[in-house]
Amino acid sequence: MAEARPVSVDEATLEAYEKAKADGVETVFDRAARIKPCPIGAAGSCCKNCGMGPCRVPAPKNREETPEEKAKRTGVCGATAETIAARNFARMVAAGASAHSDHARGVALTFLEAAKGKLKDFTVKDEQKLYQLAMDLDIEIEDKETQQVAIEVGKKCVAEFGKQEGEGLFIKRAPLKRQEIWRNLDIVPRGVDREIVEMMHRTHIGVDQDYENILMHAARTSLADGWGGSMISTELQDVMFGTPEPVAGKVNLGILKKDEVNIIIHGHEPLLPEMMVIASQEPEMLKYAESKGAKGINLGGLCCSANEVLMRHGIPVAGNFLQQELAITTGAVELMTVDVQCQMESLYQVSTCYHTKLITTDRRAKIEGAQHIQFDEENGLQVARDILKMAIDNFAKRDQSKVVIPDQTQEMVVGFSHETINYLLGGMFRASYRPLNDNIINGRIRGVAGVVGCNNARVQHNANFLAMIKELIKNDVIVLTTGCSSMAAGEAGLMTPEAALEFAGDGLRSVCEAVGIPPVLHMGSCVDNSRILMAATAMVKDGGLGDDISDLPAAGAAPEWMSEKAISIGEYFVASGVYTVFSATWPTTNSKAVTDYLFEKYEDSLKGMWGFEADPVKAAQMMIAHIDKKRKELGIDKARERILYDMEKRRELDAA
Ligand code: NFS
Repeated sequence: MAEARPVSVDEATLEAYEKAKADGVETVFDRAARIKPCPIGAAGSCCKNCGMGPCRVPAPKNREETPEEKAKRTGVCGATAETIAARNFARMVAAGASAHSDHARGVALTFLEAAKGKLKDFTVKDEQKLYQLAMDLDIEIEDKETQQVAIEVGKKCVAEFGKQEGEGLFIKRAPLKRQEIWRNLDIVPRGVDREIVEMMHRTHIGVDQDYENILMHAARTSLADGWGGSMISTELQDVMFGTPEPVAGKVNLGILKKDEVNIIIHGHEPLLPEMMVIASQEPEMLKYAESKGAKGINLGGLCCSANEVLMRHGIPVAGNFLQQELAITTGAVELMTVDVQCQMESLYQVSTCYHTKLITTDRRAKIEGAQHIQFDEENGLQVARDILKMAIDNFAKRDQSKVVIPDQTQEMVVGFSHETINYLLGGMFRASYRPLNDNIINGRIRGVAGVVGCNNARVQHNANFLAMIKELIKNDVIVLTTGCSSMAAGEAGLMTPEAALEFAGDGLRSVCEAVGIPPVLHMGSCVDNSRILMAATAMVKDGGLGDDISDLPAAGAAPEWMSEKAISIGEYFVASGVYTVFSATWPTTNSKAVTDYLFEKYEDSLKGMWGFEADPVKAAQMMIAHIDKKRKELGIDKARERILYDMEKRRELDAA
């Protein structure tokens, strides 16, 4: 048998994986090797939406089918492969949108209570952003007190979720042309709750049986996420905890410390993590840790909780989705908290092989076996202190002979919120996207790519991210990242200004050098993909690059996606006019009509469309080809040719 490929391209991950195996611990990599995906389900044509099924519709023939053959390809109720694939896809959008938006709801409810002065540990940190937000929400500021403005903002945001009629309030932030496209298609989202319920209704047996109709509502549902739920959570989190600014950080399993109490915060909502950051820096806590023989308290993050506290406080990141079990198998983690989303159920089993305590903190997400400590906003800081104490008390139980921490960590510069990009490029007093637009127009920057999303155990860990991102920056495409993509880029050293020298094309490198930024910009967690929407809109509004997001030389990608949230994100990028390419796997392949609709026909109406390509370098080239097409349509392709010609000329001269 051929030697299996290593499970990751990251050294620290490989080292920790070897240790897990030596310790007899089963991880996601082992399960992925053992469990094969169901081929019919993976292709999107297994319908289990009623009690007559599940109906598995076979793959179509590789030729024109006879009517009899076609007729056989239905479920018991008569649903066609098209309807089934569209339903499954649309339900993924609904589930992903609900995950982001239920997170957002928690944040909005907390924000409102805090604004009313009922939560002593939560305050308004970024007043400027609060006022900006208030204006966007049509709240009259006049001479109101900050607290009053915050209460009104909180109320309006909370009301957005269940809005039955009318347009979501953040829709107005989009370019006018984009709003018009949505209105003409009748897909301007109302409240995200309504769109998701309607999606679940339409995909129930016997309801919407027109795949185009289903997929249009999928677009609307996703917009209620990107320009609704996700945007609300990013905005309110920034107001409460501060808008990210550039800060140095570290990433990879090597951030764990042999002589300190290691606590990992994993999950997505930043409420408890923010409290943990404060508590971990309190002198009494440090003293308590010392009294138990530890040299200090070391907080580290996993998944999007990590991104939140990294972006705002420079808290180090232990890893991305596929590294979560491995953090525990180092034997050095006293305690891990999880709240909601992307936390593997296997964590508990893994934790029992070491001294690690696994603590669930959200009533919506418990794990059998794990201890539950409910996070309570009214007592936020105290809950954090209690958890920290548990971790410190557990330090003595650590078996140092079982501890092996891979010594890789990587430095990175993060914190590129949409506002920061504005300041960095335009300066404090003239904040604007003008310099970015100018550099795109003059061709130094060829285009912009959002590379986001998860790891997927069916793909070599981080491999697709790195291949795709390197191909893009080599070709002068600046890359914006969020979620687990950011950690992949960070672990490979792509988030330092120096990375531009090594990996970027001449044009992009010259811009990165002039501004002092990395060629890959970390914009935050997955709900912060809304920052990318805002950045794209700011580029349109600054002028010179068309009048809609779909005119920009830009593309999106999730080369290692796996979660339903990634499908919702991809769908709202597409519905906002972005060409979005996924790798790893594609969930509608058993229906050519549905796949064609998503990959081609969407472009006619939404001006954005999906793409799929398993090879990440080829996928990057598809994105670059799209960027070049847009440059041509804008009439700025010549500028770039001139620049390239100039460089070639210069080299010729140098050689002479
Ligand atoms: Ni996004 Fe963040 Fe990671 Fe994927 Fe999960 S952590 S919300 S879903 S796995 S990128």
